[in-house]
Amino acid sequence: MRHMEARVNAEASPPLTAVPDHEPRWSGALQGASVGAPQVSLIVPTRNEVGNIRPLIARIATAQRGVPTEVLFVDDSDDETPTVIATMAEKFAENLAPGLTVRMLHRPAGARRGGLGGGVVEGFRAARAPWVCVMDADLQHPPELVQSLLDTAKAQDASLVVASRYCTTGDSAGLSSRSRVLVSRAASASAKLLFPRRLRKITDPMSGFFLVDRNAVDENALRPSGFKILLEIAVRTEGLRVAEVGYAFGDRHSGESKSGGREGMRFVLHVGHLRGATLRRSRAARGRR
Ligand SMILES: Nc1nc2c(ncn2[C@@H]2O[C@H](COP(=O)(O)OP(=O)(O)OP(=O)(O)O)[C@@H](O)[C@H]2O)c(=O)[nH]1
Ligand SMILES: [Mg+2]
Repeated sequence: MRHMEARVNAEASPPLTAVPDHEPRWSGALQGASVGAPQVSLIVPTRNEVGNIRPLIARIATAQRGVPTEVLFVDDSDDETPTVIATMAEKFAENLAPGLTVRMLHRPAGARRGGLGGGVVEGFRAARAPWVCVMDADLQHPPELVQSLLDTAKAQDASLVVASRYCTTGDSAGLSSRSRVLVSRAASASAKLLFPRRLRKITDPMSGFFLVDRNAVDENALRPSGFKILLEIAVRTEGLRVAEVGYAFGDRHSGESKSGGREGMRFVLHVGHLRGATLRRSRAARGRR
């Protein structure tokens, strides 16, 4: 198991520390008084994204300049991704981007509970900022949009802002084939049919790019399984005030897609569990009346 944390600020950057080979865990406290608490925690799930880490961190550093930001990588890789994250964080620790913190939780094979969604929940547990933004590592989600998500949350008093490919200003061109477009559209439509109330204002419930008020989500109530963590949060969380920002879903910068048949099956099971939980909740509410 590899494990690191580094602050992208010279004077307080802790060394990369080896930890005993058991439970994956984040390293300890880190934020120095000079930078202040982060305003936003970016949770980035990674699995074998070795070619994307450098450009991703560089673009985040530029886009978030002046905004105290922590980047929490939750890494389930078998390639050199965690080494590259550690190296990049060390480089940035030479004060290239004051205010940017990079942390990582590397989960070895056998400790990757819940896959992508389980990793994101680990990120929620570690996040220290009032706003949490979840985004992919392959640059299909432009880091430059994070500030718009934050601005929209504040302007519209929203607790959840979804970056949408399907609202009027969105674009799904980065989906790699016509069949991917159809699958994505069909999955969104079925989810909206099954959960009409909770997804009423969300045009892209399959999005992996969103910003949420840290305090609005009880991560202990979540049962994540695989890719669709926004769906999990939106369906299980009561009282979210939703807004959307359209964006152009870009092309994958490097490496290969991890979504495939296995994730498709996982999605079907996940939706089944969510639907069961929704029906039980409705029955219990009727019983109380
Ligand atoms: N921690 C973790 N991250 C994962 C896992 N599977 C995928 N990811 C990451 O989740 C993000 C989304 O995965 P992608 O393979 O890009 O899925 P996608 O965007 O639907 O597919 P493409 O459009 O082909 O890129 C990427 O940052 C992946 O590295 C996993 O099992 N665990
Ligand atoms: Mg992708």
